[in-house]
Amino acid sequence: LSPQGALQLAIKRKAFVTHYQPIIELATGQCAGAEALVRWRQPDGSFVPPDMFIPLAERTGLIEPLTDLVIQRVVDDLASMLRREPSMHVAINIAACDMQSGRFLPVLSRALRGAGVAPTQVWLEATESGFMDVNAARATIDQARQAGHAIAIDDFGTGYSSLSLLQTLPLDALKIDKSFVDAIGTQAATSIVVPHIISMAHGLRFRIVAEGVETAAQEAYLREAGVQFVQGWLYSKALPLEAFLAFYKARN
Ligand code: G
Ligand code: G
Ligand code: MN
Ligand code: NA
Repeated sequence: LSPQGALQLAIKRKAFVTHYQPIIELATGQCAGAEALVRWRQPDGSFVPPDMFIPLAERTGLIEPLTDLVIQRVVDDLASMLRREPSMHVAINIAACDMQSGRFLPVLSRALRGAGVAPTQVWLEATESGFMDVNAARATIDQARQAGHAIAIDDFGTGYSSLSLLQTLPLDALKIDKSFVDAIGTQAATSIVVPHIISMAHGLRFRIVAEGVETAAQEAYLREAGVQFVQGWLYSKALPLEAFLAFYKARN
């Protein structure tokens, strides 16, 4: 079986789960919600991480059925989370091609209606490449925001987006890529850029989420700079549903 054939079969068998990485609000220390991260479940119970198969899915057109599976899985999980934690939010990663086409939006709204989950509890995130065709992205963003979703630009600083793109699109949040967080407190050239990204995001009234936070020193810097949300191994890795709910309960 080719890698593509194996992935196709896995999609047919729905052999995917989503784990949840907590997103922490710095002002309160509380958990605001989570980012859903898909894993391919193997017959031996182990999990293949998304960077091992998302690029293949994107190259082969399998990303569309995979996005649909992730949406259904997250919405089902979120429905069960909301029964216990009524203000829970989950962010779903949307691949560039899906962001450009907006094809996933009716799938998402149907899943939400079916599960009785409010669209406001689902955030969307897409990398800069998802916003490259500005007109296509704007149509998707407008529809998604009208439906009640907040939209974040993911891995910010690693792609090719122009600053005018940020000004032009009605985004809600910016996620600072881990490579910039890693540079905090070091002599790396990227560390010079970090305060500028933060002040620009503040100026545009975006919420900011810093990713890949691993040290208390990084957290202190981000807090001082006015970053509201953090995500990273300092708080938690991505967790299976029940473990995430236990984490949430302990923090809130
Ligand atoms: O969990 P991990 O750190 O290995 O995730 C690696 C990357 O895979 C992340 O940068 C994320 O953007 C991407 N990813 C994770 N889950 C999904 C998903 O459900 N859909 C898409 N398109 N990308 C995902
Ligand atoms: O969508 P995105 O590419 O941002 O997905 C988050 C990725 O970053 C996942 O692959 C996750 O496993 C990884 N990650 C999240 N927090 C940390 C962290 O604190 N340290 C490291 N090394 N990786 C992290
Ligand atoms: Mn992401
Ligand atoms: Na990211």
